[in-house]
Amino acid sequence: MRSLRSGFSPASLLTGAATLATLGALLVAAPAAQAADTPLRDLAAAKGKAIGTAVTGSKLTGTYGDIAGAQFNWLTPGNAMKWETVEPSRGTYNWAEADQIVAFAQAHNQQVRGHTLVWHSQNPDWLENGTWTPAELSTLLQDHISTEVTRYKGRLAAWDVVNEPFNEDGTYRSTLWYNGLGADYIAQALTWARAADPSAKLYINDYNVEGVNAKSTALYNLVKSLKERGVPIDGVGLQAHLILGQVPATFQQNIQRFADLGVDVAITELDIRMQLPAIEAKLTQQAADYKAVLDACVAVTGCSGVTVWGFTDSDSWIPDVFEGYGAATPYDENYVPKPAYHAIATALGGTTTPPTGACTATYGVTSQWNTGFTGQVRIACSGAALSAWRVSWSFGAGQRITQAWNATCTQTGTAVSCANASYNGTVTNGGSVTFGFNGAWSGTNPVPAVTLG
Ligand code: G2I
Repeated sequence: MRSLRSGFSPASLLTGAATLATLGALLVAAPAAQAADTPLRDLAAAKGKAIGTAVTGSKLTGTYGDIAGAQFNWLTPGNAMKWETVEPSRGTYNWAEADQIVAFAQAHNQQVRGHTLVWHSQNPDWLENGTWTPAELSTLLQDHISTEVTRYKGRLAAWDVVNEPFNEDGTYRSTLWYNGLGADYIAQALTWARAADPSAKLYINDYNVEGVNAKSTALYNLVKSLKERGVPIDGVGLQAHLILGQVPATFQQNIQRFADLGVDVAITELDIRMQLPAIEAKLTQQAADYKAVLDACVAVTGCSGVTVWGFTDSDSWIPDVFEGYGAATPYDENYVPKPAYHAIATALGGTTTPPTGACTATYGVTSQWNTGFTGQVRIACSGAALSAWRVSWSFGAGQRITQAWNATCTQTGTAVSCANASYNGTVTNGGSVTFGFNGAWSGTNPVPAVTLG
């Protein structure tokens, strides 16, 4: 057995007696909570629903990539397919992140929702600041739609063709497109998208249209009239950027009225923000809110599924835009599933019960290079506490730990065991402790299931 202690304190070296004492203290710990749960995508598939997440291409490695691939059956590029990303200067295209996400989705047997072709935001400066005649604007938009949709033809299941066309009172938003082309830019955009890829479902997507209100009624009337005119429209996206405790009471009724028009309904950008700190009572309310949204979609046949706008609090737009708010997604910033995650699982028919009064250990790869990697394990307690801890796992692909810090780690064959250092055995109720290590790998570097205690 090799000892790979970090060198912080001799007292953290485990002797046989210390091991027994440590194990005694560990009896209060529940096992890692998420290890045996059925992935959300399997639960959703059994119900014929999509469960998706917005993703950032550069993050699709390590734990982020593992969760995105394992838990979700749909992906939406959060920013990668927007006009400013794909054509930052006129005629110069950058498809790198969009291509990467589509390839990741194909490799993980996932569908992709393209997002988004016509919007008032995140357009390149050359487009926003240009002076265009209506004819020029129309040509620019048609070329953009044709180029982007054709590039991914046959590979995307759906497109958010038009994003956020309405004001809160149901009038059309004043945008580059509306001001230059009139309201019919919407019908034209849909028609051009259909011509470029007849197999993709075409959506109009907006926010604050989850309940029955002036804005959602304007969207309803638009979809109804587009269908009557024979304009290609397959679905509506209800973004669902919600506030804690404020799921509209008419959510399901609203989904149903769109479904009754003969279009699909997708919840496309779900997140539920709260004022920080994210104390237990708020996380419990958030779980109830997530469940209410999922329940509403599950209850309506025409609701195709739910996409969360980032699955982890470390990849959410909320803190950047709403000061003092956050914790809006189903996983915390260290990839620990929150009560909201378990609520989604329950709404999708999962039978696992959320852990109560548990300490959990979560393993993540924080960086990786050709022969080495840095890993991290976080031990977090909620409704329980520890005075000492030990985390064990088995490496599945020959990985070896070469150095550890904030823990004493030993490796025998594939079996790794890491115990607290002298100074970090205590994990308070609501607190967490993190230790790290460097390792060697070749071939693959899969994330092992870890056991606490
Ligand atoms: O604003 C939330 C969403 C509302 N519905 C449409 C979505 O497309 C929109 O997504 C967000 C992205 O999640 C953010 O990541 O759209 C924002 C822009 O309106 C995105 O924020 C931008 C930042 O403002 C930029 O500073 C940054 O360079 O993300 C960019 C890329 O990280």
